Amino acid sequence: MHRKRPTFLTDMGLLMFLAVTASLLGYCQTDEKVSFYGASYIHLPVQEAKGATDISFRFRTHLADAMLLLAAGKTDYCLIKLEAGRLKVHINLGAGENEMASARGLTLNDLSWHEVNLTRREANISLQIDVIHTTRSQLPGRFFELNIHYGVFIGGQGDFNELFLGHTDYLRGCMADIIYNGAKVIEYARSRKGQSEATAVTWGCSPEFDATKSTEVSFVEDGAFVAIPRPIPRSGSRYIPKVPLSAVMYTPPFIIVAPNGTVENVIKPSRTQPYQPHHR
Ligand SMILES: [Ca+2]
Repeated sequence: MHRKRPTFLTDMGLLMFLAVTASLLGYCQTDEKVSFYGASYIHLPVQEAKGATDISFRFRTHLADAMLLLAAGKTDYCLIKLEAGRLKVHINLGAGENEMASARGLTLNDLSWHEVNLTRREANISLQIDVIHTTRSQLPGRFFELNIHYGVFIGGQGDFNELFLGHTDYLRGCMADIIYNGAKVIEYARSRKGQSEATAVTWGCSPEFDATKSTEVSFVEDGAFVAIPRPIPRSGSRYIPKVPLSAVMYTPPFIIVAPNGTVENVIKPSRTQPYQPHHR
């Protein structure tokens, strides 16, 4: 005879299933990552005037100078960027710019993940890096609203161009868990919520940022190229870049650029035949 199981057991099972699902979903949501490639950005069209600012995110890059986040208004702004490997915050509530920086000697462009927490309550602002390094400052003025009209930009300034920004390089690297005043920026941008836009980014942190010397390279579209920075000459010998050409998958034409930037060779091989480098 079939014995009916007590209802509370099935309820318990259901509750446990829901709890596990919720925690898995929670894990996914707090692990949102996005990759930037040097011409990528996210824009969130925020308009607000707030006496408090809460910004947090994680990032990893090898660039010493790069824009991370900009909240832009007509006169007010909050710009967070890397300058010579240090994190700098330029903030203006309308009464002039205040600058804050991460501790000297703390190198942040080492491709490791670093966590940034910026908290402002009216004039009191605090910048925390990797949980343990905290810098505090007092902003000038009598009015403490950060007036934002043009929204929040991540990784690059997009079509926003104001003089106060000066020249800021776009980010090449990854960012994660970006929260601007309670808004989960990556989730917003991914779902195009609130007219947010994401340009030339990919979701997740791309493995290309962990490429090693032996990593193979794919040239995935017409006009794809490798730019090799000009090395500092130490001797009279000619520098020949060691690109693993036999391992390259390409879409022709394939262009080899010499260290001095001149086009060395243009090869139009067939798609199926791997390129055999010439012996010099
Ligand atoms: Ca203001």
